[in-house]
Amino acid sequence: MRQSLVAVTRPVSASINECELTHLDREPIDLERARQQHAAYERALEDAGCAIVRLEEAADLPDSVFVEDTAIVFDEVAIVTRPGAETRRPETHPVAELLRGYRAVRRIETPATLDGGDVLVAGRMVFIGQSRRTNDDAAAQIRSTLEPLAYEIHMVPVTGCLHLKSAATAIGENRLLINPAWVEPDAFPGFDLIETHPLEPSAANVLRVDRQLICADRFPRTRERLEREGFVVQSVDLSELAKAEGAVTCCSLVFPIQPNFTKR
Ligand code: CIR
Repeated sequence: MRQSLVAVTRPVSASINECELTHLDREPIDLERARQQHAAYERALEDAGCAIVRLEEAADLPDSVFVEDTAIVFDEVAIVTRPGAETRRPETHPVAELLRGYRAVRRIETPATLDGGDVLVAGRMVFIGQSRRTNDDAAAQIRSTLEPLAYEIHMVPVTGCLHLKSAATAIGENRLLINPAWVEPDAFPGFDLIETHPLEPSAANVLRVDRQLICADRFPRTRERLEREGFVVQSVDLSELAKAEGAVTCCSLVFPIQPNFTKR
């Protein structure tokens, strides 16, 4: 039976032009165009079978469209993060409130910092990127929540990009799409790896929803590689949010409804 999937999203903030930037120079973001692209992204999620649950816009939180960084949702528990960029920490409050309706919620506490973009979940394996945004205290807190639930936690060094999921994402039960220039393939023993096309270093960030993949349309060569492997791929144009260092996984939290969950 197909599971009912929720995709939590948040509108593009009116202040997106003040977003955090690490690897890119600032370029003007066309707010209207960004909002249209975000609406098309939500439609792609709906086409893939998700029910959209939209948080309210936060006009004073420039990066709040990137909800992925605020939480990681497992079948058993949701972990609300403490983002590495101080400007982003207030984003987590409404996310925690919302998630209480779907899961037991744990919070990452100071001095730990963690961005959801650094957490790659593949079955019971959880890889945590060692990036500028995520520290070892966060990994220790995640371990204490997840190891008793039979997850295995591994730290993975990341270079040249913002988050671990800029460099690698899960595309199947035992398969990852990776850019080997930004993360060591040896970090994922036992996984079948597909590499991004060398001309498309940022193409490793794809969003798996059920049996489909949602990819950014600026990476046609990597898309072709995925289609050759038999994947069903939908492309979306997120070029305005890419100027804010956002990509396809960043703009949603996708998880199955647990029919037996009751809010406490
Ligand atoms: C930031 O630097 O935090 C935002 N401008 C971009 C966050 C993108 N999030 C993600 O890759 N998970």
